[in-house]
Amino acid sequence: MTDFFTGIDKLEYNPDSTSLAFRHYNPEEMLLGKRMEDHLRFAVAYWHSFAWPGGDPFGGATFERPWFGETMELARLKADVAFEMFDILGAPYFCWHDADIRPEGDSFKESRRNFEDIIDYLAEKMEHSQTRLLWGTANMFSHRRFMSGAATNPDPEIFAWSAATVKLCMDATQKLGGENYVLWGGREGYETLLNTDLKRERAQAGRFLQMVVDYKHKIGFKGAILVEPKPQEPSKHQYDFDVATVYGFLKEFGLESEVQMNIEQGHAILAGHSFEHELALAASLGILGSIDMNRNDYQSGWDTDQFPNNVPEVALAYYEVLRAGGFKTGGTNFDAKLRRQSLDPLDLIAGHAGAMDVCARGLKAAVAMLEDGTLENKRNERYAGWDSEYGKSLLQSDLASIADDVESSGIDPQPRSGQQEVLENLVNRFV
Ligand code: XUL
Ligand code: CO
Repeated sequence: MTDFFTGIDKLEYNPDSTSLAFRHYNPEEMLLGKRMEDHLRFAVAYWHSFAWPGGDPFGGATFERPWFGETMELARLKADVAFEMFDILGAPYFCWHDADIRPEGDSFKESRRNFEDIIDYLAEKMEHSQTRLLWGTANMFSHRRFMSGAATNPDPEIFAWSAATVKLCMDATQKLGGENYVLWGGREGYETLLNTDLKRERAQAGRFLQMVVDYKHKIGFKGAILVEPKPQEPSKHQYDFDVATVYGFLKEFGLESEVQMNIEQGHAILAGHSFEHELALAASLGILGSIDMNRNDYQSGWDTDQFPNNVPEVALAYYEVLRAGGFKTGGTNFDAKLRRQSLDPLDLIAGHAGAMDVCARGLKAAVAMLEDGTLENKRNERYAGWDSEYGKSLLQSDLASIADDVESSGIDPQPRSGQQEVLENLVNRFV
């Protein structure tokens, strides 16, 4: 045991509690025939909670964690504290980048050794923990070698380094029983077209993703390969802008049945979408895999990665997840960090506990809306014409025949209310 969380006990479900406890997240509660924990599948993100030092563009580190530093001993201390936090929260999953968990070495080989040793250490810790790996990923955006991209880099040696890095991270994910492997294209984009061959860079990224999929099959990894869209930051123009853009990319490289999406709330907002739009679109394309749950500031226009705190928004997100049949290999990863003034160990626990409660409330509201059925019925009624013989036959017809029919049948279509306010009032009954 470390002394980092001294004085903080394992959180319990207690709806009447006025102190630190879950007032809504009850893992055992049954909803739609499934335990709440199995619906939500919460994961803690190693990078924000244990690796981020609290800097912003105007100031450096504000957190002074006892495990900060690039040694193996400190990496193991970090893992000890991480698993203590997973226990306090009862977190079913966690997620990592290679760079979050191991110190960088002086060569690829040394970094690999460090990484593999830490993976062994995590495997030991997982033997005595309820917490499993939701996904692993590679950090190919922080180190200066990646400043012009990873797979899309103008330098083929960086492509090679990146391929070797992803292979290593996929091996480790499989070793730890990870349920997904994520690729977020950190610096896969560009700052200025003046120095960028956009066609070549996208082709490199497509080939890279094909190699990832081939390797998944080669090693028999059973999890899902997920791409995480984001429109800007760090690059001004990111190739993985949003769900629609990534789907076009997957089609272009023949990967649409191999790769799914990890959709993040804040990234959806940055792309000018709502979270539920991105989820509904991915679901309709059959590529909704997992979610990075957080909250983006609506004023700053930047990726603020706050803990979710808006039940009505979260409810609409889980409504789309449930309509799509719920998570399979995916889950709810808190890609969320403390504000840089939140220095205390208690803040880390409170941030996650509150977020888990907000998600539980959102999920319960979404389940209630589905069980009530009015929202779905109203949507179905709106499109009922398309289920009629007339509606179905139209889609089998052609422009000229339809034109003839419009005149001979003398149809006289009348506008009908979209009832947005009625529907918003309906949703407000549940949230
Ligand atoms: C960055 C982001 C990443 C990915 C994993 O905005 O969301 O942390 O989730 O690389
Ligand atoms: Co993310």
